[in-house]
Amino acid sequence: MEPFDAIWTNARLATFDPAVAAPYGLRDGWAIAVRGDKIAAILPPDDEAVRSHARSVDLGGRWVTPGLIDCHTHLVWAGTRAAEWEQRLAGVPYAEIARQGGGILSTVRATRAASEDELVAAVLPRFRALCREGVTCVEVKSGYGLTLADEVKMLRAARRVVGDSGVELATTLLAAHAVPPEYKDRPDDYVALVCEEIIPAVAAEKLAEAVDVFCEAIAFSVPQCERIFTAAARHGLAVKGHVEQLTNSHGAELVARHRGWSADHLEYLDDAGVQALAKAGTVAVLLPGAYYFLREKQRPPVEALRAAGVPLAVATDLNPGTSPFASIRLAMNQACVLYGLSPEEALAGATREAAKALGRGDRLGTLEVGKEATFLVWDVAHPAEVVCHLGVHPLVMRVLRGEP
Ligand code: DI6
Ligand code: FE
Repeated sequence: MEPFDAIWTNARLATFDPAVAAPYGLRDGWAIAVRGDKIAAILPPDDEAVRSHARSVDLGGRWVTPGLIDCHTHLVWAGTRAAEWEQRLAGVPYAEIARQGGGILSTVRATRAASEDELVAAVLPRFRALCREGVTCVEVKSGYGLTLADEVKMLRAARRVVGDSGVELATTLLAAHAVPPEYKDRPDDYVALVCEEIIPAVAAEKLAEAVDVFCEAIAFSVPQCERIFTAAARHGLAVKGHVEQLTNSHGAELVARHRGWSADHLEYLDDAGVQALAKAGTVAVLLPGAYYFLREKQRPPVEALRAAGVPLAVATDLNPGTSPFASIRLAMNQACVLYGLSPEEALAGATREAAKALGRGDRLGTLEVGKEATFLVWDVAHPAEVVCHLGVHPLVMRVLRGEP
């Protein structure tokens, strides 16, 4: 009997294994041996098993990376905000549009009006675009429903969209994305609804694994977010936050205090925030797409985060307002051009570090023995091409949990 179910040989493995010192964790010419849905061995070219195994596939020296992970998306929405983008290009600030009832709330109106079937139909093309690029695990947030029924509708739609595609879904409850119009003058009552009704119901139905908040001057305060995090913990859900995107509200310190999976955006993060994330082991999720579309001038303190050893993930923030593009490759590209990451850091940010940002660091994100056998085969001459050469589709094959 063969020791493995399959061996994928003659590959240039960008393992992103931190124990491999070469750039990209390169194992040049090595093989991935799979048993069941796991990586059973990473073998050098001269290994006996590589030469004699019956079920081996020669990858012809192609580059192989772990599956890409988009760890921050608002994939599910109805309607469009293209006209609002026109306004913003003409000089109206995002926060001003939000105050006038546009922005997030305009998508809330459209999403509430859509049926679950209509949502699924609207979302499928965006999901397929992510898959075509090699996304094998995607996080999807609610946050455009802002009632129990509409948040649940969004989370169910996300499940149906991902369906049996083989892509892994991580769902996040973002009921604290905006104060809904019917609670306009009593935001604390809405926070109470989130804590006492929405979180318990969503947790009971296992519709989300984490709770996110928009901690911002135009959204929810630190004390309000803290109440939400406390309720999340009571119901066994992980926490993370949109923090320091438009102003420094010290949300990152709050996320760190609650041992959050990730603190996301971070343009206005200060040094105390950097240190808090480092100490807590919380991942910094960089979302350069929102920075780009908002024509933001302040960059997150990437050098300080790097120096402090904070893991840096990269994601699309795919949403109809501030980041309307379904391309993890463009997000990685922006992380390099706009934020100064190296292509290696950007790819690590959408694989190894993104896995950590979703609490999946032990199972996904690198090519290491014991991890899931989910990887991508690329027709590129150098891995930086995946990040640099946009508009072409060099992805040759996806292997999901051992299955091509
Ligand atoms: N920050 C963002 O960039 C998105 N949400 C958030 O909290 C924007 C979402 C939107 O404009 O619809
Ligand atoms: Fe977001």
